[in-house]
Amino acid sequence: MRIPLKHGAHRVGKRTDADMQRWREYGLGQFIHWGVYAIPGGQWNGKTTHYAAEWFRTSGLITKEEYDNLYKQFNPAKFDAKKWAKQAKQMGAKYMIFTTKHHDGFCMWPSKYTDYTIANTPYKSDIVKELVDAYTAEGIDVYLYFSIIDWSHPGYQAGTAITNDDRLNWAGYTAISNEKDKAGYETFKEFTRNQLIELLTNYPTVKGLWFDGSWDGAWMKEAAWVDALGTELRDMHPGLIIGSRFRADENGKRHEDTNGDLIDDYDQRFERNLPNSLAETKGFDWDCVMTIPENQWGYHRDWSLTYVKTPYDLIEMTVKANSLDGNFVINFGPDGDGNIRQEETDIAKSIGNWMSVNGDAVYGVQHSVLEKQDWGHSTAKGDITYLTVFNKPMNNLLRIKVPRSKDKDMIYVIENAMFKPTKKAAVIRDGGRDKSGSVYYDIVLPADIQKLSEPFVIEIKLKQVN
Ligand code: FHN
Repeated sequence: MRIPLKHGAHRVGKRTDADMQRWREYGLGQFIHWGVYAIPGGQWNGKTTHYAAEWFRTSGLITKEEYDNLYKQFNPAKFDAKKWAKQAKQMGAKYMIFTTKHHDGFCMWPSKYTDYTIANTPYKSDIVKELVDAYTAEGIDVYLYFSIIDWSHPGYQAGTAITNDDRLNWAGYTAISNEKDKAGYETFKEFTRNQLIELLTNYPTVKGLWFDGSWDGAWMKEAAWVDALGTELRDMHPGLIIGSRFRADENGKRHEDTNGDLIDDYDQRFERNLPNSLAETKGFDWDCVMTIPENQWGYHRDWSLTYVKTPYDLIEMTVKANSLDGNFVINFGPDGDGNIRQEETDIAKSIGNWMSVNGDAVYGVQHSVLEKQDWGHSTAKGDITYLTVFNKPMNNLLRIKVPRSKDKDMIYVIENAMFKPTKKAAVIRDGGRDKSGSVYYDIVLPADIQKLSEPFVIEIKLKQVN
C-alpha cells in the first residue's frame, strides 16, 4: 500500500527528457575536489593525516584558526583551467563536477553572501567561472558540487549544536528547540538558498547541482522547505539535474522515499562502491563517484598511504558501471598551486588512450542481454553488443554464453564479431549448449590480440533465429 507523501519523489520511474537522456549517455565523468585544503595537502608541521585530506580542518593536526586563515595564502599560480579541460577531454570525460564549496564553507566563486571566498584570497579571480567556461568550451558539461554542511556559517553551527554530530542520522536527531539556535538556523537556510540561486544565476550553462553533506540532521528535518527550494531552482533553470543527495522526505528517508521511489533524478548512493547486478540498481539512473587512492578526494601529498588504482582498474570500473546502466566519475584533487599531480595526469592519459579506441563500449550504451561472464563486462547500443575483455583466457578461446531467447522458439546467435583495436573480423566457433538451452560460442583470439597487455573490446552482432 502506498503511503501518501507531501515531500517524497515527484515522479515514479525515470525522467524521459532530452537533458536527462544526455546525462545517461555520458558514460564517464571527472570530479574535481579543490579548495584551501589543497594547501596543507594532508600534512602540517611534519605530521600526516591518514584521513581524507579535504577534511583536514577536523584532523586534529591544525587548529581551526590556522585552517580558517589558509585562504589568505591561496594563490594557485599554476592554475590553468583550459589545460585541465583539455586533459579531461583527452581522458574522455563527458561531464565534470566541481566543488564550488566543500564542508569547510570556502567558496571558489566570489559569493556576495560571505567573505570566505576566492575574492578575498591573493588569487582573487573567479575559479568557478574559469572552469565552467573552459570545460564548456571543450564540450564537457559542468555540474556544481555544493556542500550543505558549512562549518564556516554560524547559523549552520547553531543547527548542528543540537544534532551534536555532522553524521547523525535521522533517528538520533533532536529538533532544534532553543529559539536562538532556531533563528540562527533560519539565517543558514536563507544563506544556502541565496548561494544556490547565485550559482545558477552566475553560471547559467551548468547542467546540474551535485549535493553533498545533506545527511545533516537539521537539514533532513526541513523536508518541506528543501523540497520547495528544489522546485524553485528547477523553475529558474529548466532541465536542471539534481541527484538523490539533496533532500529527505518528511519521514527522514533519503535517496528512496518512504514508498521506495527515487527522490529526484538519479541515485547518488554509489560512492566509492559499485553495484554488482542490475537488481541492485533497482532500475534507477545512478552514478558512481570514485577516488584514485582509497579515500582521498582533496589533494593529499602522500599517496603511498593506500593502494592507488591503476588506469585498468578505473577502466574496468567504468565499463562495469555502464554495463549496469550507470555513469562512472573519477576524482582528481589538484594541489595548492593549481597543478594536477603527475600520477593523475598519467592515469588520465592512459584512460584517454584506451577510450579513444574503445569508447564506443562506454558512451551511450546500456546493459546487454548477456549475463555477467568471467572474461569481463558487456554493454549494448542498438544492435551492437560490446564485450570488454579484462581476463583473457589462457587457451585463447573466448567462450561467450548467449541467453535463451525470451521467445521459446528463437535462439540468439552471434552473427559476426570484430576486434575493436585491430578492426579485424573474428573467427567464431560453435561452443555447444548446456542443459538449460543456453548457447555457447568460442571467439578465437588471434596473435595480435593475444599479445595485447590491455583490456580490449570485441563488437558482436547478436541475432535471434528460429
Ligand atoms: O565528506 C565528503 C567527502 O569529503 C567527499 O566530498 C565525498 C564525495 O562524494 N562526499 C562526502 C562523503 O560522502
